[in-house]
Amino acid sequence: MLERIPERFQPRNISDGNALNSFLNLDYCTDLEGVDIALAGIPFDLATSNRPGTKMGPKYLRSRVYKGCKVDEVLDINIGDKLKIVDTGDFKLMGGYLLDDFALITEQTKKILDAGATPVIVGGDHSITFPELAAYYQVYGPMAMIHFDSHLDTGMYHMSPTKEIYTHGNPFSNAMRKGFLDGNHTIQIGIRTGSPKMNDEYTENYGREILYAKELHAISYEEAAERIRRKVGNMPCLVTFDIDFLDPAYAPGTGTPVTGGFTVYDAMMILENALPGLNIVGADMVEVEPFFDPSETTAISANNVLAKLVTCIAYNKLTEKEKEQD
Ligand SMILES: [Mn+2]
Repeated sequence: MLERIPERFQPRNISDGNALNSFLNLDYCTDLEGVDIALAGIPFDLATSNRPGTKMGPKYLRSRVYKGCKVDEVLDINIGDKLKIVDTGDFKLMGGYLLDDFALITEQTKKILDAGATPVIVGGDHSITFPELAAYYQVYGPMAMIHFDSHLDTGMYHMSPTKEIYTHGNPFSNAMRKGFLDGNHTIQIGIRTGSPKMNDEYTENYGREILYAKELHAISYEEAAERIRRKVGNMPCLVTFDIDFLDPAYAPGTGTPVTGGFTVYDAMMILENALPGLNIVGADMVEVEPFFDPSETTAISANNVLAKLVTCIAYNKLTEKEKEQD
């Protein structure tokens, strides 16, 4: 038997992680009482058009956490125990029944909202944002949205004469058509598929603003943030972040990657310049696909962006709480 090191050295968790694999190493908690921010997974990729596998995204991101969300040097906050931020586990789904699963997603998103917590959801393919928006609509009416993506996700598949079609390529045309989204307060940023002319011709506008990648690459973070803030105003707003907003160099693990994208730093700087002070009532991070991510690059990128999203929402909540105390 080897001799133990002196007693003043206490054993600690040297894996720098949570043995139970929760989002951002947060406490796992299914009771929503008193929760400020509730992270949840939606393991769903039934509406994928290209490479499947994003249903494994939540499990994957939980198992690859190298950074928490409670301390942020740039925003200069240490959340500590001032807010209750938890992982509430995965949504329960049927599997194999797309519209039934959508109904279940709406129901479970609504449950988080009804408990007074802010949902931060991890997908899953991007179709899940449509049933999430259905839940927000019940609470807030038509929503504002900040949409990070390389794709518009406003395909007009619903123009099929016989059926409504739901894929991860058209959640936002469906949401605007149903009135869940207010296009006049919706901005899509980082888009680099289809030309502006083609997009004008083939997608409905509903008043939304598109900040294409070409322009976003050319302007400053402050200017991008200003464009976002002007469009959103003080409306209740969802932030939806498709990981393919990032360049495939930073996020190869995704179903439909597009070159010419952005760095993780770009994403984090835009978020922390734009989000403080806005009325962000929910967020999601979608399209992480583990099987094309052998070096874990996408996991590191996604978890850092996720942490920044949570921290920005927490920052706004802390300010609210501080205001209430005054
Ligand atoms: Mn996309």
